[in-house]
Amino acid sequence: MKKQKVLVTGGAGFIGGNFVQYMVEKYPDYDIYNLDVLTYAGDLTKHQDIEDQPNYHFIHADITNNGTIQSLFESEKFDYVVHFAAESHVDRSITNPEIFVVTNVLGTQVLLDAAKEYKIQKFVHVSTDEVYGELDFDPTTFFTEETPLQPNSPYSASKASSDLLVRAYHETFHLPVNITRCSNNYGPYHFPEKLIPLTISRVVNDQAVPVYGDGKNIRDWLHVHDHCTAIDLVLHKGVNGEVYNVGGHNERTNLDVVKTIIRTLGKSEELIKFVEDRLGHDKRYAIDPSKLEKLGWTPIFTFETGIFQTIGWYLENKEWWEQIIDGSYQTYFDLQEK
Ligand code: NAD
Ligand code: TDX
Repeated sequence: MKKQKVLVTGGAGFIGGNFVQYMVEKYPDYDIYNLDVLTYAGDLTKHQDIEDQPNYHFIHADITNNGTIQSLFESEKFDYVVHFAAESHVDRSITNPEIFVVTNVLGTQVLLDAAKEYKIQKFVHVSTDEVYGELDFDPTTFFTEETPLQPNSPYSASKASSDLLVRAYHETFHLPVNITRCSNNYGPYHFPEKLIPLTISRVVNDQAVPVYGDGKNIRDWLHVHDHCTAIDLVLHKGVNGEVYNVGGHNERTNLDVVKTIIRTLGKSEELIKFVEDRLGHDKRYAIDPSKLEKLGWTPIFTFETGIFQTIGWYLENKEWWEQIIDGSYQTYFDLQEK
């Protein structure tokens, strides 16, 4: 029987990287192709344990290059696409929006065209709850799949634009698609520019932790493992054309998150440094995941178990995040090529 071929874009990044490892281990009878251009956020050292597995393959390519993507789809005949590749950091989108439009909008359209041309069986587009904008602090309100799109940052506007293209390819060309919109992920291999890994790395080194504004903004935290099981489910059972929200009811203020990490590491809250607020800083995100739960998804981590596991992972894998902070991870691919 022909092996199923799964193309994962952005598989050298945080969530895509966790998903690639999850799929390589869970489905030895699938071929998993990790396509990544290796921006600053792409790191292949995380895949040292799977890089020799017969069902893992790396493709060094840019999703915005139409010619490359078309010929890859022609030669490899992928069955499924799971699309993570993106510029993902909100702060960077405020200082340099252009690359967000190029990668997140144009890159998605290039992939959709190839998926249409070569008749893939499913295109899962990994999006974000940030496309819905922000909620106020009323704890009874949640983002559902029907919440109107009202993105506030250049990042979330570019993701919302890509979501609309995915929807349009389903409506116009009947491309079999799903869109997933998840809340803030955390867990192993999270790039240390984002709140949780930044805080852990700085607290371990007794450095100040920058908290934007008053620290009262709320995020709904999702362990990356639970996100991987959600995407696996949507890939195999998602109803074509449907959107699924992913989140585990783990709302915390940023200040709570930072204090939890400081307390767990046995350090002083004097490390907290309130700094100027992020421009257009969304107040609160909170997901209603009931549609995905009805499809069969159950997260296994609470915030308490997940943050404890994550802090433990960062303590055990200090060499991983140190080589990210000092930049040496960026030579790993070049050294392999020689
Ligand atoms: P990340 O920044 O860690 O990784 C992105 C990956 O995409 C990197 O490996 C990078 O090299 C690759 N990439 C960027 N431009 C590319 C291009 N032109 N061609 C090929 N590869 C390219 O991102 P992440 O945090 O893992 O997020 C993955 C996806 O999930 C993104 O689409 C993001 O919008 C979405 N998302 C993330 C979160 C979160 O909390 N991190 C939450 C909701 C949604
Ligand atoms: O140093 C910091 N201090 C701080 O207070 C940083 C980096 C962040 N923050 C705040 C801003 C946010 O309220 O912490 C919260 C989390 O910030 P980020 O880690 O930058 O995540 P966020 O902006 O919420 O976006 C993340 O979740 C949704 C991902 O980066 C996005 O890709 C995803 O779509």
